Amino acid sequence: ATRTPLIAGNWKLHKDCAESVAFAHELKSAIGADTDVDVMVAPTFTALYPVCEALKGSPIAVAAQDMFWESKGAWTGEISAEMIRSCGCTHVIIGHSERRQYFGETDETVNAKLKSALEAGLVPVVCIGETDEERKQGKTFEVLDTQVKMGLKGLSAEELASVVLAYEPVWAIGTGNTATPDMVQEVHAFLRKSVADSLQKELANAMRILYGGSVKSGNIAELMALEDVDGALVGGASLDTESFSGIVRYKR
Ligand code: G2H
Repeated sequence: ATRTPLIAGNWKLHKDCAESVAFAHELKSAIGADTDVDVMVAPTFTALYPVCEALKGSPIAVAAQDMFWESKGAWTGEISAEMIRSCGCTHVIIGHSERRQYFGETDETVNAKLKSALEAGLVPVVCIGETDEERKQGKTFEVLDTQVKMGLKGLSAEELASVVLAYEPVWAIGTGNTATPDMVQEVHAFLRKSVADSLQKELANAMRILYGGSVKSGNIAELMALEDVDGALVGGASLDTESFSGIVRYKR
């Protein structure tokens, strides 16, 4: 299968509205009109609408960093998939490890969000990953298998076709510790097999699996050279134009 790589920037809790818009304009000109890869950025909720407006006419897609699974009602402080879509977003990140670690996100809430995102027509980028402790206990594959099966439970083949998976070993996030290429390829091949076994073979071949965790312009090329790596979810190194556009242009 030919899988178009996706390079995604997760801005996390960085940049206010004005800074986000200024940065979006910079990226738009640095990245230009055609790229070899799909590109996505995930600003904070409050900057989604103006960033979508700023990126009109650019191939850069915009994602929310999280969402709520209900579409309306008495849920003070929450934001629905439809609302995210109405800002101009096409993508949404679901189940980032920081949400799992600090905000009580579980495979069940990931699954509920995923279904709602798909109903609203958003492309979900679903994050999974093992903690340091789980890896040390030899539970990496067991943990990932459960996250995939529970997280993607009950979706039709058609729905699954738009899902992007992102493997982010929790111990590699924001720490400067990148997993070695061998470790990354081993896990990505395992994940593709797990999707093939529990869901469908063709789907598994077509599914994009991104790597995340201390990706930067200096290590992107070797990660992208791995057979089962179809892109990257970049945090810290997505926050300035030179660094992020360097990652986007890893082939040149
Ligand atoms: C993992 C990643 C982006 P960083 O959280 O989602 O962040 O590249 O800073 O490790």
